[in-house]
Amino acid sequence: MTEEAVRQITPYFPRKSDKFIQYGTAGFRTKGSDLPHVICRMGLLAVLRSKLKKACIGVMITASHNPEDDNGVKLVDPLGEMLEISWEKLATNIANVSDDKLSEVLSSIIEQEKIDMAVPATVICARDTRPSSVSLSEALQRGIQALNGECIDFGLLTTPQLHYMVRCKNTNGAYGKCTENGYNAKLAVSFVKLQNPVTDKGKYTSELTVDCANGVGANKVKELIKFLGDSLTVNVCNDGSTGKLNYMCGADYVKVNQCSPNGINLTPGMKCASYDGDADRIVYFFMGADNKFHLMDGDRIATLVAGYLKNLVKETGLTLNLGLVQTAYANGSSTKYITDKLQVPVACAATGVKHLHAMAVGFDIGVYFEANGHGTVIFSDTAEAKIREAGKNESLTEAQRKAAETLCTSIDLINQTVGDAISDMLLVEVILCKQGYDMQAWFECYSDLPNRQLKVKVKDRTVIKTTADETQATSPDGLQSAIDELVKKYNSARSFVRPSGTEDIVRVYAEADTQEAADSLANEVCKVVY
Ligand code: NG1
Ligand code: ZN
Repeated sequence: MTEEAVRQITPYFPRKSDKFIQYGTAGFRTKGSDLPHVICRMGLLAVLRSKLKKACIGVMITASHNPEDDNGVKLVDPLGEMLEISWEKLATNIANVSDDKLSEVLSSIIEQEKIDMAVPATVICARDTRPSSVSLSEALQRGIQALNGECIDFGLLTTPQLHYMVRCKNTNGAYGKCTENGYNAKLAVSFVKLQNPVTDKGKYTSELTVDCANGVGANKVKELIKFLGDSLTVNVCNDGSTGKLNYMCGADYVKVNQCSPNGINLTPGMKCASYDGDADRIVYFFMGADNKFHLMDGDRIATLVAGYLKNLVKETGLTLNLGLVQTAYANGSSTKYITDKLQVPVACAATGVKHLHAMAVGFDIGVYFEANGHGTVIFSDTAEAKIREAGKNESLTEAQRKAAETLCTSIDLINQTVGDAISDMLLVEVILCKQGYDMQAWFECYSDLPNRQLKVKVKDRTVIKTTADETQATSPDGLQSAIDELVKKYNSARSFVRPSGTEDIVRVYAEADTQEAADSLANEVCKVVY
């Protein structure tokens, strides 16, 4: 069977170069032109995974915030989670093996994983708006068909919508309807339900300008707002009709450059947000009373969400352990605020949502966010059951029951499968409204430590190894001590380096008491990385 499948695909999708490619932070990422055989082979692997799990598997074609010529692919497990880490190795093996050995590797996976090839397989796929995504999606479908898998092609979707579809499909509708309208309706109904009862909205305004990175999020949010009535006005910018994907816009650009994107003329009083190219990340920004640009990144969103949920849990009277997971990129001030002021425990995971997600599962309610705006909240099954039960429990006080009902509706608003720019945006709006916050009030919760993130191109980035939380370099020898020496020269300073899992570069991060100091430290650290 594997021989026949390989015969069907290799003439059309041969492995043209022997350049090694690795399943990284979020799947395979490289130039779109280098990917046809990799993506076709991921179709084969998705079929095997589907047979093994006896469930539908998802495949998303996107390179997120990376330039338009890049592309990528990642697999999604049955409950909408990222592919199990042990299978990343299998994916890497399949992507790199020569055409003539492909069948052998497939057979060995079937044998080793004891996959019953008689089990039917279903794969849900979707793509972002990159020009190369269309032909790559065809390559994927050819791979799926070659092993007799059924393919459900959703065409254009945001990454989190694809994750949502996979979960819906495998839970027989319990999570929601497996259609785009199902997704929109689920989010919109919960949003309106949470928003309507709030009478005193304080400084909150229900108008928002969104930079969609010229990506797939633009048309998707336009669809969603049709369901919102007048509860939220969203002005969609950078919708792809003229600009280039992720070019001078989008969440990554805004976060890294700490400035407003092209396409938005930022003036005081405006509330703005940026999605990335596949709409799984969001950051907010505004111009403050000081006429300066202020970024409200993933750390700010995480603190807002953790504070909101902590209060609600307290009001229900339930005992649930709520925690927040960050990465080394989290601003030191946010960690301090969460720990000291909100009194929520914080854990530090390696970069990449799969690591944060895995750690967040350890809490009853796990909030996780990367500083770049990628994050969500997950509720354990028992926590969710307790909350839903409390919402109906007549023996509780009305205030307790109401808090539990609000929590239930918040759960429905949250895309628990993965970070979701659209769902996170609606959640932030709900919280800002409830708190009566405008952007300035949200901003004043705490002051960020000035920071700088830089990229360094090196000959071989894999030489750099770090501890599990990525805050210390363990190799090459002498690198960490050189960084430590530099850090000592500055006040309230911190710096770390790590090889990127999505680009051929090393990332340098520095934080200090002034912007000049953070810039200078980052530049100095760049010089010791080579
Ligand atoms: P790498 O390239 O491994 O740093 C980047 C982001 C991650 C994550 C992935 C996937 C930073 C510092 N890193 O990973 O947070 O979002 O891309 O898109 O922003
Ligand atoms: Zn993304």
